[in-house]
Amino acid sequence: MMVGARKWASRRKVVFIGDLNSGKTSLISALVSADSISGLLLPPVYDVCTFTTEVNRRVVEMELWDTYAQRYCNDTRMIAYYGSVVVVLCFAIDAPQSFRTIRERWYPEILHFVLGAPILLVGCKSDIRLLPNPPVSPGRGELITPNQGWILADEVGAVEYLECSATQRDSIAMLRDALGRVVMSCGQAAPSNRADKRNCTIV
Ligand SMILES: Nc1nc2c(ncn2[C@@H]2O[C@H](COP(=O)(O)OP(=O)(O)OP(=O)(O)O)[C@@H](O)[C@H]2O)c(=O)[nH]1
Ligand SMILES: [Mg+2]
Repeated sequence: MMVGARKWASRRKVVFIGDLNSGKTSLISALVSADSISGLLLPPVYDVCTFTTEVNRRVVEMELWDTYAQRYCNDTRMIAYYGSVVVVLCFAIDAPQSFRTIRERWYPEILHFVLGAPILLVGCKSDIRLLPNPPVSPGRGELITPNQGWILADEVGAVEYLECSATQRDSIAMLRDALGRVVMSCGQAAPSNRADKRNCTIV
C-alpha cells in the first residue's frame, strides 16, 4: 500500500524479554510515547501495542509484545515468542542478576522458541550510571559496564547493543531506529520452529 511517497510494510512482531523489573515495560512506554516520561512509569495497560516508525521512507509497523519473567507466565511468554521476528533482550545495568540471567535463562529460551530471530540487547536504566552515587541495592554488586554489555552481546550474537534510559529517554531514538532497521530487514513472521539462523540483512 502507498501513502503519499511512503510505502507501508506489513506489521511485524517484536518480543521484549528479560527479568522482573529489568525495564521492559518502561522501554516500550518510552518507545511508543512521543513525549518525555518523567517520574514513575505507569504499569502496562496492554501487553501488546502497535508502534510505527520509518526506515528509508518505508513505514514499518510493529507489534511490541511485553512479557513477564515469572514461571507461571511461561505459557503467555510462549505465545509472545510465537511468530516474533525480532527479540529485544533487556537487563538493568544496576541489576547484575538480570545480566547473568540473559546467559543462563533467556538466551537458551530464545534459541529454543525463536531460533533465528535477531536479538537487540538493551542495557536498561542507563541514567543510573550518571548518578553521582549510583544506588546499588544490597546483594546487587557493581553496575554492569558497557564493555560487559558488548561482550555479552557478542556471546548471544546480538545484532546491536544499546544502553537506554526510559525515564530520561536517552538513546530511545537510537533504539527506535535500530528496531526499524532490523525489523525491516526481516521477512514475514515465521513459525517458531524455523531452522534457518539469523538470515536477516541489516539495512
Ligand atoms: N532509573 C530508571 N528506572 C527505570 C527505568 N526504566 C524503568 N525503571 C524503573 O524500574 C522498575 C521496573 O520497570 P518496568 O518497566 O516495570 O520493568 P519490567 O521489566 O517491565 O518489570 P516486570 O513487568 O515486573 O517484569 C520501575 O520501578 C521503573 O520505574 C529507567 O530507564 N531508569
Ligand atoms: Mg513489565
